[in-house]
Amino acid sequence: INRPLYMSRPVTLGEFIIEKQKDFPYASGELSQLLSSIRLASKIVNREINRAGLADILGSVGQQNIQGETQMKLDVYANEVFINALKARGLVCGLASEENDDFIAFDEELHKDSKYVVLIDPLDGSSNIDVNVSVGTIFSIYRRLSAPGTKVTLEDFLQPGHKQVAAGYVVYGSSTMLVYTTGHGVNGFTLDPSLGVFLLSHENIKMPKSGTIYSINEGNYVKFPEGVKKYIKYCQESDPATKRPYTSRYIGSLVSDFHRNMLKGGIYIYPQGTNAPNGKLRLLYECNPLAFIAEQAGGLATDGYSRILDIQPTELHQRVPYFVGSADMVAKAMEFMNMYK
Ligand code: AHM
Ligand code: MG
Repeated sequence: INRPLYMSRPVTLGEFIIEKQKDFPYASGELSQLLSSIRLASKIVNREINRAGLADILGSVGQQNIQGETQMKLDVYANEVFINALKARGLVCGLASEENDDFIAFDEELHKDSKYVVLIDPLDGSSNIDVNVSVGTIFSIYRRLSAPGTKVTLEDFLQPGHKQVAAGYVVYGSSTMLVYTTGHGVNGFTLDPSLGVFLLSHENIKMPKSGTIYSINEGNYVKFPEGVKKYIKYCQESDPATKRPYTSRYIGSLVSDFHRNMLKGGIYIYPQGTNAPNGKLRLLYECNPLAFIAEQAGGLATDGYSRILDIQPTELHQRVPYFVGSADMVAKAMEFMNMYK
């Protein structure tokens, strides 16, 4: 961002979004407003996550709190917050969430001219919350295919990832960060909790071309395809020239594992196994948005053989084997996959 002199103070996400609207010369500002809605929802979710550790003493999930309201599970809560925030302003005509079986069509008068659909994983890695480990929100935005004024259809959501208009994630970590792309690079913002604003902290993020971290749930080792087993061995072998052995790091919270690898250089793999022929991660809510960000940061994302963003989805909750991270490392893993087909 080109900061005028008077702006030698930190740049807020709000200011940044407005400034970047110039990247879309004919844009009406709707995408900017949409991103602002996501920003607001993530602050609300953040507030609730920060209180999660107090649930046991102040009333836990399913119990009634002092006001007589029943506490909601955080992933259900996050889902409602994002749906309501996106529905409220008439900027989105439909939404699909990892938490809901089917997509939601916003078909009231307010939404009839809106041209975007959103796909979201409102709280990924939520099993980590009870033990105070970071979780995340992942979002993905597409232009609708169906005619404005009509009800959204399944096809509006089943678009290949390269059609994404914007994608991002929020990591509720030691700090809360929002990272997003609109196809013009990747930028990261850190929440200042005292001000309640996201400040630009990571401008134009570039993923190191190579790295020394590999992230995979090795508990599933015996079920991995041969190529993945051989690649893991490769990571563990000693070779000073390529800085091996690599370091193994696996939080089990996709956004955090991805975020660390993007900043430090690394590869994240959730491969297919005999019990899970397509792995665990969902193409539309998890893999595509992070693949878009990875590519924008100079990294790669594949299913072991081909580009994630080129897959034509056939169903909303489709799963896909996932290899994402530093370009050289993903390319190397693909070499092994092709060698041991
Ligand atoms: P979820 O959407 O049910 O939270 O599952 C996704 C999570 C990811 O955050 C994480 O990378 C992965 O599941 C961990 O799976 P596993 O415990 O099998 O390693
Ligand atoms: Mg998830």
